[in-house]
Amino acid sequence: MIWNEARECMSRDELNNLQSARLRKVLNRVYHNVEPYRKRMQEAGLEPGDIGGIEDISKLPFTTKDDLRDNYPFGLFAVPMSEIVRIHASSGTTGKATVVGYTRKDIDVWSCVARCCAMAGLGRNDIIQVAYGYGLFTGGLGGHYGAEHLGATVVPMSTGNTQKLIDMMVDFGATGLMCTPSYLMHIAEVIEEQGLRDKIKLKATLNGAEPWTENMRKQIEERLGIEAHDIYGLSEIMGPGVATDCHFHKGLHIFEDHFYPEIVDPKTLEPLPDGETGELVITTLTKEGIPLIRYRTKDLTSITHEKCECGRTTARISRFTGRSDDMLIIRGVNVFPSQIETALLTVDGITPNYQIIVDRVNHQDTLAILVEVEERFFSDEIKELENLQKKIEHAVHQTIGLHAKIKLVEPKTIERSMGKAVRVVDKRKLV
Ligand code: DLL
Repeated sequence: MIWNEARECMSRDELNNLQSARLRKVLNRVYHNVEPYRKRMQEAGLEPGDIGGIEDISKLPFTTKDDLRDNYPFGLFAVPMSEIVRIHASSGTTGKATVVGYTRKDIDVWSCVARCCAMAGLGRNDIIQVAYGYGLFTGGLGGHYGAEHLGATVVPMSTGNTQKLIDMMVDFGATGLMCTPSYLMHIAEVIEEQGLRDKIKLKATLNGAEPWTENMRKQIEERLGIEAHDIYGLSEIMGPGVATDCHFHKGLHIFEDHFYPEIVDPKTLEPLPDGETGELVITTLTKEGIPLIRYRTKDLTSITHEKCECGRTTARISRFTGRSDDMLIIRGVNVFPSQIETALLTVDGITPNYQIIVDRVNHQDTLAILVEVEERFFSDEIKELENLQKKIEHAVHQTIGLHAKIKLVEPKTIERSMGKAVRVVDKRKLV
């Protein structure tokens, strides 16, 4: 199902014209209304008129999270406060919170979440539970507004009560669910435990706000008999609904009529061609409250502009491999937590619940991974456990080139999160 065919299936030429017109408009707005942007452009010797169209975008300076922090709380807002109808703030995965403001029109741009739901095959006859946190975090309210825009029946669960969520899923016959992938994994576990799999009517889920892997998606789909979709967004840009994968799951369609994507080398900041992994940079083309020009997301991905089998022409970004700033350097080796997850999930018998613990002993980095294994292994012979441990060690070594100490633990030992899972404990930073 395509929610907005006119926008999602435009020809490249039409799209470029639209993006160019919108870029010119947004540049004028920030140049005249946002002092830090005007200064930055003047320092670069640029005026809005120097940017003819989207092809000139690389002449413009970047914006970073530090710019938002430096102008805390409202210094980058481009409209008077009387126009701002909502404030959200980043969930603070890294560093201090960043504050964003929405005009009424900006709130309407959460119609992009309706596009995401439609991509997941959901429509106005569906009952969608939103189990992202409601509050300053954009997940809850963003998901909510989008699903309402779709015309679906929205159940604003938020996080905090898994049993109630499952009871209502059964009683209401909920067909859609939005939550983080790690929370969905937990929900699936409880549904299995309670033997409710045949009682649920769930068809599709939209999961994001944290990195996850294709393996994890497939495990979730099998366990629940559903189709799980990856949804991407960040509060600085608008929250959920910047991009989602369609039924073909070959990358996340980015809604280019609102968000112009570029991939740059995070070190040189030079643009990278399609297919190469680098940092995603986004320019908001329609935002009024706090438009951002060439915002460095720090999220690492690659892009393709090839038309998708689903008929959409919008650019697709691949599943995120991590952030340019969450990379761990362990004994001199660069390690992404998602690589470890991928390795773990190749081994049969383990669940996607794990925790990476990095420490420093005698000036040497140590890497330990707590892995939850299926119950049956604990009733088997100790040899079985040892074999499993070796297999995991091998898989991790094959993937990251490092030996990790694998600690197998019983199901449900690692603390569950209702929001973003705590995958990495880097004790080195605590010293
Ligand atoms: O996480 C917005 C959101 C809510 C997205 C609900 C999807 C669903 P922040 O708290 O500002 O906003 O965190 C943004 O989370 O820069 C990525 O590093 C990470 N992230 C978000 N979605 C995905 C995803 C929300 N699908 C930061 N895959 C981003 C991987 C993701 N990482």
